Amino acid sequence: MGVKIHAKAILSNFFLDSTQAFERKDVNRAVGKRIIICDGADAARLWGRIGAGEREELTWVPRDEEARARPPGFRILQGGLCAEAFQKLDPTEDDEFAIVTEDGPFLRAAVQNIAKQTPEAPILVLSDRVGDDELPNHPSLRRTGLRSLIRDDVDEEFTHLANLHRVVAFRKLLEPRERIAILLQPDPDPDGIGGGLAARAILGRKRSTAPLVSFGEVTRPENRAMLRALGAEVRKISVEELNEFDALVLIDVQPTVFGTNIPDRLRSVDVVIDHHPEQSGYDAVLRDIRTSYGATSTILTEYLRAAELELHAKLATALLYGIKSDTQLLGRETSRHDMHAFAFLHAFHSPALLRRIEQPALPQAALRALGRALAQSKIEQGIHLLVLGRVSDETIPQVADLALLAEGAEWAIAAGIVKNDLVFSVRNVGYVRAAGDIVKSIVEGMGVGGGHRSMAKGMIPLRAFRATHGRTDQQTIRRVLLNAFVKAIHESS
Ligand SMILES: [Mn+2]
Repeated sequence: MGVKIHAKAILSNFFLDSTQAFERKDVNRAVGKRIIICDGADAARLWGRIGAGEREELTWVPRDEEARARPPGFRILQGGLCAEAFQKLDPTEDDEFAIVTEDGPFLRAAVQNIAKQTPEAPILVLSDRVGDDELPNHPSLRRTGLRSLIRDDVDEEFTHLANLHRVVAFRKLLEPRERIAILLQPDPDPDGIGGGLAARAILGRKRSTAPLVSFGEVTRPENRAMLRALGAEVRKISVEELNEFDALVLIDVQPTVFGTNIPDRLRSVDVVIDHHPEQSGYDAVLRDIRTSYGATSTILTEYLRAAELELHAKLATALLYGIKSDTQLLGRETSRHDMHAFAFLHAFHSPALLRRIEQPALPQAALRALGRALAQSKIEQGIHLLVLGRVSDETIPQVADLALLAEGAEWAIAAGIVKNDLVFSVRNVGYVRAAGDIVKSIVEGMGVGGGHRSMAKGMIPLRAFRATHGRTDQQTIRRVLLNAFVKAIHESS
């Protein structure tokens, strides 16, 4: 067990892949040597302790009193920073240089001599003290601090250590318990589900001894699709049923969410892991609340990393989707922790599984309804409206996504009848008015609705629709919705 991953490699690969920010123009450079120039014995010894990399030639320039010191592995620059000494290094334009110094004049002299021999060779300056304004002019020079590089890595390791410490306490507390309830918020969302599954994996439990439970059902179609795709389950239980369990772990939620009158059983719980603002009025043996985090899944991802647990594609995908959905794809309220966790998970997740969660398969009945709706589809004033008839509610957002693909569509609306309600999903191309505002104005007085900039959902009870418009056949629905959207989008801005 245990896959050790170098986080920085993953991060840089991820960002290279996804941004393609760097054109690799230098791929045709021949591989040269790396010439390291250390100012004094201390710098040389530090480099020696880090260990020489491949193709590295270690050189040093003694300070006055150091003439007799001989850092192992280093060759002395005869005569110091002078042209002859650099000539003897036999540098070519394919070589790279590093200069390790805290001294401005030393740095400038070294850069000058390198540039005289090989004007094109790039130079890495490793200095924590030389200021940016003291850096000599050179087309390919980059500066960073050797000590601060090591410092950053040490600090990062301490962060992993703190997470490991929490994992150890978490396991120790719950190891002797027989049945553990992993309690999510009512109507659990992807962040809670992903975090809950991770908590169970960290405890080494199965569904039978550590089920995900909630006082409410998972109602949103996309969240139900997530559970289906993952083969996961959230059991709806009552507060009384909590007595079946001898441990209570709250993920992405705190007891205060269950009302001002917290049920007795929830006044004292075992574990709370959450990123919502910290509340008082309850006790928890272990409490890990990180309000600067965009997702609870990020906290659990850090646990998994610190514990060096083998990360399966399914769990990685659940956590990735949890972070993605809570931060709206690393948009609002995203911390660097979320970015790092996302990049880390990205290396392990299953793109096919993620696609299945985000674009669930269309049932055949939905396809037929879509076919009929498409046969009458036209785009009027940039609005593409598809009226589906009676469908399952998860079909509607998927059809709205599809409808936005039509040429000329700036807005897509898919409407259908689910049980006793007219339900519609709205999408737009993003540079127009906010979908949530439009939907709110349309359902006003009749139903409920809301959403974000580019996606929204509305619901009008059929009875209310009939009371206002007389009928609920597809023609009427189509006419009423189209008029309402044209008016809301084009006339009242
Ligand atoms: Mn959350």
